[in-house]
Amino acid sequence: MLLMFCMGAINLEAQDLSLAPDEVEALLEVATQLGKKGWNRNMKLCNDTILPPKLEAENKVVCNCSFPGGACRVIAIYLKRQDLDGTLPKAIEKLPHLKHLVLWANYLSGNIPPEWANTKLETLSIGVNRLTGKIPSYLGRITTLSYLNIQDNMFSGTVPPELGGLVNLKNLTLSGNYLTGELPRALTNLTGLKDLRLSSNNFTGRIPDFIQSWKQLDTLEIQAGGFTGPIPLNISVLTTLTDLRISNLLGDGSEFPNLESIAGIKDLLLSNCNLSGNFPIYLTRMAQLKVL
Ligand SMILES: *[C@@H]1O[C@H](CO)[C@@H](O)[C@H](O)[C@H]1NC(C)=O
Ligand SMILES: *[C@@H]1O[C@H](CO)[C@@H](O)[C@H](O)[C@H]1NC(C)=O
Ligand SMILES: *[C@@H]1O[C@H](CO)[C@@H](O)[C@H](O)[C@H]1NC(C)=O
Ligand SMILES: *[C@@H]1O[C@H](CO)[C@@H](O)[C@H](O)[C@H]1NC(C)=O
Ligand SMILES: *[C@@H]1O[C@H](CO)[C@@H](O)[C@H](O)[C@H]1NC(C)=O
Ligand SMILES: *[C@@H]1O[C@H](CO)[C@@H](O)[C@H](O)[C@H]1NC(C)=O
Ligand SMILES: CC(=O)N[C@H]1CO[C@H](CO)[C@@H](O)[C@@H]1O
Repeated sequence: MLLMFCMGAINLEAQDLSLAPDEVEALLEVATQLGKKGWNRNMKLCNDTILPPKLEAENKVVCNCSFPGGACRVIAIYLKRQDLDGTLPKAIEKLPHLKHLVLWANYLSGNIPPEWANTKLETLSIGVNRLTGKIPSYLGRITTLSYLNIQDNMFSGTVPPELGGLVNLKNLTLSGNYLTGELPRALTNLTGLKDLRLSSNNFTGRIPDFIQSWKQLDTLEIQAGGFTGPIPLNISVLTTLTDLRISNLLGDGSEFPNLESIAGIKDLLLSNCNLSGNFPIYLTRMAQLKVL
C-alpha cells in the first residue's frame, strides 16, 4: 500500500503538463492575435500549475491538470511588458477555463472584443496599453470579474451603466483615460468594492453621494478625475477606508470634510481641493495616520 502511495506521488511530480490539443490551438490563435512570437505546437506551453500571488508573473501560462482525463487546461495567462503590439485576442473565448488574463504594459490597440462577454474571467488586467474607443457595455456581462484594471489607455466616452452588473468586483481601476460625463448611478450596486481608482480622467459633476454604498472600500483614489467639489458629506460612512486620495477638485471649495469616523486612515491626501476653515484637530488623534 505504502509503495503504491509513494509511486502515485512520484507520478504526480513527473506530470508533464501537456495541454489538451484544442487548448494548444486556441492558445496559438491567442498568440497570433496578440502579436506574441515564439510559441509553437511542439513546446510545453504550460509553465506551471500554481497561480502566482498578487498577479506577480511577467511571462507565464498557468494550467490546471486535475480535470478528468488528465490533459491540462489553461487557467491563467500573464504577458506583462512583452512588447506585444497586436490586439486583445478574441480567441480567449476558446479557453473556457481561463480565469486570469494579465496583459499589462504592452502596445495593444483596438477595443475589448465582444467575444469576451462569454468568458468566466475573474481577473482582467489590460492597463498600460493603447486601447481606444468607449468602454463597451458587454464588459458588464463578465459577472465573474473580481479584479478589473484598464488604466492608462485611451478609453473615452462615459462609463456604461452596465458595469454596475459586475457585482463581484473588489478592485476597479479606470484611471488615466479620457472618460467623460457623470458616474452612472448603477455603480451603486458594486457593494463589494475594496479598491476603486478613477484618477486622471475628464469626468464631470460632483463625486456622487452614492459613494456611500461602497461600504467595504479601503482604498479610494480620485486624483484629477475632472470632478467638481465639494467632497460629499457621505464619505464619513466609509469607515473602513485606510487610503483616501482626492485631489484637484474643480469649482467652489468647502470646509474640510468630516473624516472623524474613519479611524483607521493611513494615507490621507486632499490637495488642490480648495478647502478652507479650521484644521480638524481630530486628525492629530488618528494613530494609524502616516501620510497627510
Ligand atoms: C514559460 O514558458 C515559455 C515557453 O517555453 C517561456 O518562454 C517562458 O520564459 C516561461 N516562463 C517562465 C516564468 O518560466
Ligand atoms: C483544477 O480543476 C479541478 C477540477 O475541476 C478543481 O477541483 C480545482 O479547484 C482546480 N484548481 C485550480 C487551481 O483552479
Ligand atoms: C442594482 O441591481 C438591482 C438588482 O439587479 C437592480 O434592480 C437595480 O436597478 C440596480 N440599481 C441600479 C441603480 O442600477
Ligand atoms: C485589490 O484591492 C485590495 C484592497 O485594496 C488590495 O489589498 C489588493 O492587493 C488588490 N489586488 C491586487 C491584485 O492588486
Ligand atoms: C481632460 O482633462 C485634462 C486635465 O485633467 C485636460 O488637460 C484636458 O484638456 C481634458 N481633455 C478634454 C478633452 O476635456
Ligand atoms: C475656491 O472657492 C471659492 C469659493 O468658496 C471660489 O471663489 C474660488 O474661485 C475657488 N478657487 C478655485 C481655485 O477654484
Ligand atoms: C448616511 C448619510 O450621511 N447619508 C446621507 C447621504 O447624502 C444624502 C444626500 O445628501 C443624505 O440625504 C443622507 O442622509
